[in-house]
Amino acid sequence: GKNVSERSIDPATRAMLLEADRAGIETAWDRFDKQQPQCGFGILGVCCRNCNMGPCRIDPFGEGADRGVCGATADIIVARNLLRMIAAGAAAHSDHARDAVLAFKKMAEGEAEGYQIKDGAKMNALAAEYGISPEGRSPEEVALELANVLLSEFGKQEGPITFTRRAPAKRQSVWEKAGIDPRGVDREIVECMHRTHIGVDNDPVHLLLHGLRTSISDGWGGSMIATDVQDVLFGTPTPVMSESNLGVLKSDEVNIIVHGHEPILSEMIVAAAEDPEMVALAIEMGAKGISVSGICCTGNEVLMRHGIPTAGNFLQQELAVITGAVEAMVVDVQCIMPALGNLAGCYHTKFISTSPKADFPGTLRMEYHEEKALETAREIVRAAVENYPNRDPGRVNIPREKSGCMVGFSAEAILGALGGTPQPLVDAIVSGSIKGVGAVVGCNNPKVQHDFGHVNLVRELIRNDVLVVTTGCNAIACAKAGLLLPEAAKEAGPGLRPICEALGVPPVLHMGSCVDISRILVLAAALANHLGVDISDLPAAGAAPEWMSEKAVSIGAYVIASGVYTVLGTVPPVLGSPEVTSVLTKGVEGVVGASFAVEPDPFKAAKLMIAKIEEKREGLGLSA
Ligand code: NFS
Repeated sequence: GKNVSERSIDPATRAMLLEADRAGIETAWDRFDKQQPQCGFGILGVCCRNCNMGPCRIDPFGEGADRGVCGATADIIVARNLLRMIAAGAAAHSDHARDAVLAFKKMAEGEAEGYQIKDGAKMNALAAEYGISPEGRSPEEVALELANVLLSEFGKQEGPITFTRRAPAKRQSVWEKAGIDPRGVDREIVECMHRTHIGVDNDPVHLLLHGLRTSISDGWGGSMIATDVQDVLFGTPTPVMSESNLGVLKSDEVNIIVHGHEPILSEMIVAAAEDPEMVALAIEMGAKGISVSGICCTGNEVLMRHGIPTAGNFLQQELAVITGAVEAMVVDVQCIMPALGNLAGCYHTKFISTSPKADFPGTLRMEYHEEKALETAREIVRAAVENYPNRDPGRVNIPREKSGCMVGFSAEAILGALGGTPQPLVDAIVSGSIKGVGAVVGCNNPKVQHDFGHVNLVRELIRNDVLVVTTGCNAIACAKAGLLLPEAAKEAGPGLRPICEALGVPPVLHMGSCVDISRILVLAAALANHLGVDISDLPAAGAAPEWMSEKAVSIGAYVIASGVYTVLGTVPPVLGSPEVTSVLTKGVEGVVGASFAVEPDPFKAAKLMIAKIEEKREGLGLSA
């Protein structure tokens, strides 16, 4: 067999990898091994396929071609490729946001059964940002007008994007000075594609600046719109207890997994699974009930708002099916492996795809539209329940491991817990009890041991009195490791520990899905505004220890564009260009006050982040 302990630090994952091996089933780790050695040109980013004179590639050893057919150098090719990654990532977040706003609009028009305004106060606060008054109007009328102005952010041709005005004034002028204040979400993404077409933008720095502009339209635009509209529709998260890891799957209940990214769907599945009629049907089928759990960020969405358990992070999606206990894997968009189709075919699992945008081999398509949301959700749940008798008890192998977690820390919940003002947090930072804030986020990647970077980096930070905020697959890794429990305070340093214990909160705060990194931006802006400084002055640092997606590239770009130093744990495909590498790790600091570092070792990454936090403390005149 394979050395499963090298592949993951998570015992549930190791157990299922052994099971996969026994059953002769291939996972992402095996396919990763079969890809070795991965293409050296691709790793360095020096392969260009943007026109049909190519593909061209630059010889990194300086012996062969040093230019593509059009004359593009390694620097140009690498910068163009990176810009396309940012465009794809920003598009994914923002297209998700667009659908959330369209659902919100249909709700306002009374055409989306099952959806409602769950957080009216937040809706009115958003409306006020747009100068819309709720005075003398029904909530639906306000919602409709708000939906229309939010929709217009995507197609705006001239800025600003309204939510970028949430950034401190100093940050906004940094963007204006650099010419990277975004004008409209779709416009910046389209311009990425235009600039990278053969024969358009061929200056690496010029290309990278537009990358930053596009990423800002994601973080302070698309992603932020997604978060806020979803809060209005489904409620702004508040602290709630739950459980995490494959052990949340039930041996005697119908297991439905929601996987992907959009709460628009998963919220309705959760509602339909609670329907007494469906539960009765499950009992009729011989099950004790219906259990919904999540994977990836749609899992985070329902975890944050309802305490629905999370079965695992990105690299565990196949393993969930291999438990043999999943009646339906229901997916929408993003981070869903096409491998699931074949795999589900080896078990009784129904692989149900729902988005009009995302099809996969081997799925049962049950397309999902807001007009009939609840109806479709009920059909999906019914399909899962009716599949229960097909489960082969002899093939069921659910790992025992699961961990409790406290989640639901929206910016509102954090500020609320502090008494409505960032002052107590500021006091703790000034006194040095809390050294600073570390934002640790991002994916899994079989290039590195699963969860090793996530868990060790976070542990090091809290041990050194750095409060950690987390989202995405990092948050799930932390949940599985017990770091999201209030008891994890005992792993925190002598300054952070008593604060967590007094508040009854964990030292690692789960702020949501990846689009919810916008919550971290809002929190950072609140802290900076309270202190009258820029975000780049705050004792804060970011990290993505196991990132892999293009969305993560856009996130990394907007985090540094927002002024926060960011450490990447896997190497981005830029090393083929000395110029791009140097701009990203040094030069960009002079433009936006932050830069990237690459450090695969989480212990060293923690040191880099802490050193940066200490440098910022010094800058603010605070003791080290
Ligand atoms: Ni973020 Fe969520 Fe996970 Fe990475 Fe994918 S689920 S949006 S991209 S893999 S953290």
